Amino acid sequence: MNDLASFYAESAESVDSAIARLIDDAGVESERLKQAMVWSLFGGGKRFRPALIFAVGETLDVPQAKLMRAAAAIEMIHTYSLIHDDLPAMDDDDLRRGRKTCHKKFDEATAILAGDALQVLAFGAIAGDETIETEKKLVLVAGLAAAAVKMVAGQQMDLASEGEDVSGEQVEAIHRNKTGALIEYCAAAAAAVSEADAASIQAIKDFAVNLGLLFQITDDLLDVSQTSELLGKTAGKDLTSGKATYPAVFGFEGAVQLANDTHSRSISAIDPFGSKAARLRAIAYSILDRRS
Ligand code: GRG
Repeated sequence: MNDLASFYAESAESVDSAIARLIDDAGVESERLKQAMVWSLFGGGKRFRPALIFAVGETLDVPQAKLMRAAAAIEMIHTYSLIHDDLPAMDDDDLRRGRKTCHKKFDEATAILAGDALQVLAFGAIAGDETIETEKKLVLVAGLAAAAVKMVAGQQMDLASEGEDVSGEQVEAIHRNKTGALIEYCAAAAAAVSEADAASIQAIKDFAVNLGLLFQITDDLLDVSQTSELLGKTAGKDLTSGKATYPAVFGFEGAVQLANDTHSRSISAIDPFGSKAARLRAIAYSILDRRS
């Protein structure tokens, strides 16, 4: 296993234990609801967002323990968004992370409720964090709320754009909200817990904006170039549903070029950190080069 792969594996292991504890401590009295939450949480996600929080923490000298609750919270919000996104009223998908979507495994009402429960539990996780000061917790909670609202707004914009002619600016606005906001939050959360100066925080934010866009561009490219088996979800769906994707707006080669440019911008932003940002560089490269 290479260095980044073991970093991802270790991050996933620690955040998964934190999530499991939070679910147990939540005292969910409906076993079916709990099972639906657990089904979607522990379904083989890459845990990219927790790894990103921890990697920014490394760059800004924040120990993982102080970021564990925020990492668990972001993964809960991410999982809730996937559950709701897969529902018949939205993307209507049967497959997620290579197995049945929550509403296919359970039922629609249970899937809606599992998403609802995960969403509120995320805020409770940060509020109950005993490793950081109250003022910092408030910044984390307010930031998560703002990012989650942006994600929902992005989803609405995305739905509204289906079958429409959209410009490059519109596609960027959709994805900066829908996908980018949570990724930007990961970086902002670690920065908020750190003692970093304003210039360093700005550099990390610039990195994250570009990383978020890069993540979506490569996600769109994978949708048209990979099989459902490899992706663990229905491939080619964006095209058939007339979604506002980067390849649809810029063409495949145009989107590849944009991915390269966005990657370069993310890397330049963290230049000032030198070797302290090695992990962030590796993450950005792995997103540019990802296969699933
Ligand atoms: C329904 C409230 C609501 C929001 C939905 C994020 C989102 C908004 C929908 C997800 C649909 C989608 C395919 C978004 C594109 C990028 C993305 C977030 C991909 C999934 O994230 P990964 O690759 O997934 O990190 P894993 O499974 O690895 O966790």
